[in-house]
Amino acid sequence: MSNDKEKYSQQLEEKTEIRTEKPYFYNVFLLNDDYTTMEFVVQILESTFHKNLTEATQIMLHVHKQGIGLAGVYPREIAETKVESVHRLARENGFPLKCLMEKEND
Ligand code: TYC
Repeated sequence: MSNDKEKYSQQLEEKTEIRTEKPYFYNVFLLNDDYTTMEFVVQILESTFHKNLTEATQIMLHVHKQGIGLAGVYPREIAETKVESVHRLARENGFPLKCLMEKEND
């Protein structure tokens, strides 16, 4: 997950305007449920979180067994968009898949 963080840290550093918010990073987690298919969760991890098939399958199985798992680490607005995308895609496909974000320890 440090890959995401390195990429977005670089982008944040390159901005020159005066920042009004600290660039906190947020962990975005997927939650297990009994109804969403494993295939759909893997698709979400590939499409929304840019994981390859191997990584996506590993994360999905971790969530399935442990109840929760880290999908990615992003600046706040990007994390919010990821959470919204997951909930929209899940709703559109009739699945109850839930996703949440939590500020990283600073
Ligand atoms: N537990 C689901 C099943 O057995 C699979 C699943 C995995 C659902 C991860 C959600 O975030 C999730 N079909």
